[in-house]
Amino acid sequence: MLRCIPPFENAAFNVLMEATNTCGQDRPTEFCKQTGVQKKSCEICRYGDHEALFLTDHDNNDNATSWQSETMYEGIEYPNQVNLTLHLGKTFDITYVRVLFESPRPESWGIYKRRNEKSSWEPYQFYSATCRDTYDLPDLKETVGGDDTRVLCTSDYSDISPLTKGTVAFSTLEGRPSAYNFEANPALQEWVQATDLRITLDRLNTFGDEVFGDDHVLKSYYYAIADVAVGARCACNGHAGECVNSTSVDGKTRRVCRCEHNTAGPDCNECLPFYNDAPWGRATTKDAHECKRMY
Ligand SMILES: [Ca+2]
Repeated sequence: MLRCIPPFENAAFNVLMEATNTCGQDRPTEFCKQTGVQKKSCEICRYGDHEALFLTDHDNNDNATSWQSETMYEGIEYPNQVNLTLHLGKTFDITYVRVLFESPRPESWGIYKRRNEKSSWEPYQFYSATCRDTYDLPDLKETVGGDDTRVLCTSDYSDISPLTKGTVAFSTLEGRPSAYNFEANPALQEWVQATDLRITLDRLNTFGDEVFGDDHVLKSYYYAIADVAVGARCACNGHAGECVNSTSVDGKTRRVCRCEHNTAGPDCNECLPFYNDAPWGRATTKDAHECKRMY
């Protein structure tokens, strides 16, 4: 068999994200719904009402659960960030990151990734009505050939409208012309890989009325997200058709590739011992790059 690939999945599903801020966590706080009319309806957020686990749970369409931050009244606004971090536990090939907002979409936010759990966070994509001012990047939707892994910032999707249920989907290869020749492009193959993802919420969208400092207006500005989905495949370098749960010596359960082609390692990223007669290589549609026994 030549290249094998694990199935496509939502890698975020039921994986608990870490949130640096959640309403109701320390004490109940009031928030007011942005209805677009003068009179706002206000509610109390209590512990457990809008926890981080609601970012990646199973939602039924009529009554989606959501995570929610504290409000601008508590100081949630630039330059104070709110971070949401997802640890996938192993390398995945990321196709998209899709965020369904319950609040209006932010004015500025970003996605970061890590290649492995020890490496530093790298920018992945930014969404901002003020790309240049906030992220020092031009407002761009595409890269040019040869510049395949350039980090982009786009002002699309940064309107305050819709007030709820706005979606943003970051497709890792969209707008990157070399994606048509993905198999021959190691830079892009690395570009889609991540073990951890982080959403950084930087600036709230407002109608500009927060400048008057009215309590109910300040309490109507906050971040809320109903769902984070990560369309991805477990990354096995073409040497496994599935990933399985494995419990390591520290008692932690994590996903590992079920390696074939005499390969080994969590991502089938090396040859089995004594199978070094042919050098390790990523399997392609034309060549399995099987590791061969030394005699
Ligand atoms: Ca949810």
